[in-house]
Amino acid sequence: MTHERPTETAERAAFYEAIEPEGLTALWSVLGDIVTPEPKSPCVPFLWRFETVRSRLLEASEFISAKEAVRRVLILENPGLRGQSKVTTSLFAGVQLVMPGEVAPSHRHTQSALRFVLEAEGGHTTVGGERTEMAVGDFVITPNWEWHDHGNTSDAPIFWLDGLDIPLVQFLDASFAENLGEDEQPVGRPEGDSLARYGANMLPVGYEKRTPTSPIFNYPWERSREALEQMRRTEEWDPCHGLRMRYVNPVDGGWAMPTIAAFLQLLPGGFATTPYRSTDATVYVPVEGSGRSVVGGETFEWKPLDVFVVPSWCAVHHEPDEDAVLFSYSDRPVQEKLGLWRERRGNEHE
Ligand code: 1HN
Repeated sequence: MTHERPTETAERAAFYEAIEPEGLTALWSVLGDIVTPEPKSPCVPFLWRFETVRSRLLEASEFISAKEAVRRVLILENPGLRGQSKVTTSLFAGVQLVMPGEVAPSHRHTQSALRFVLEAEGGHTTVGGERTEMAVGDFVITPNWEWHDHGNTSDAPIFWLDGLDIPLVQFLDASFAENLGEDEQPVGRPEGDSLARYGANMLPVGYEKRTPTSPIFNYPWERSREALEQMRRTEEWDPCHGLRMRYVNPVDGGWAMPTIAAFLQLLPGGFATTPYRSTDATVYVPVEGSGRSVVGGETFEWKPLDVFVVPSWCAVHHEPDEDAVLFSYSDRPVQEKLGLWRERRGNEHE
């Protein structure tokens, strides 16, 4: 079903103009734009080089502190969505830098955040009273409305990718935010507490689920990477995804976050994936290896820590030159909850 706009006549044009100040619009004049036979997104495929983002952040660190900026982040803004602070229509992406000795002061907001650590020799975040050191490849969650502050007591800068559901929360007009008024929140539990309680394939007896977000807030790199390495021995390669794992909430097996899905996948060198499309626009971060991905017919050559975005319903396939590991995130949990998520494998109906 496609909707063609009825031909414009002088009578119709006059009618549209007459009803405009009355707060009215004729559905038949816009139907084709609002109900499309398949997704038509203003979001476009794009790749950001880590080298460029990294050096721009270091440049910014010479004129603004993490404290003054609140968060020293460069927004990865989709070229099709300029001025909107969006990487896709529903999600935010940015790269954050905390220099040695700096703190990013404690605040909380109704937006949920994920961090994927890109470069670090130290650095920490405290979330809801528990502190965690951040190492390269760690997947760290800040659930909505939890106090969070970051610091870096190492000698080297720390860079991570911030993925937030800012556009979703904005769309729903549900943004609330507060500053704690202190740089750092009090730490109430020992480091590693939540991983011990919830990350050992066990749960404390009597544990009751209170939030839709995973109680684990740091999924350490070694464990995730090791899972892929073990799995590869059975060579159950998916034609579209290689070996793709999703980060889960251990309490219910669902997504680790209510609004954002996160994945880690292994693609063996020389394995060209089959084209794939899905309605959840996806942000990818190659972590190991190099290669290229063809996104909507456009080729993006990537190296570790570059970031690229695949819009909704845009076909993507990957061509790793060597073994490659990709981290990715999307709004899939939201689409699934609403019964909207779809995928298509291969080139059917092209
Ligand atoms: C935020 O609070 C953080 O806490 C990072 O590190 C990025 C982007 C927009 C709004 C809030 C953080 C953010 C953010």
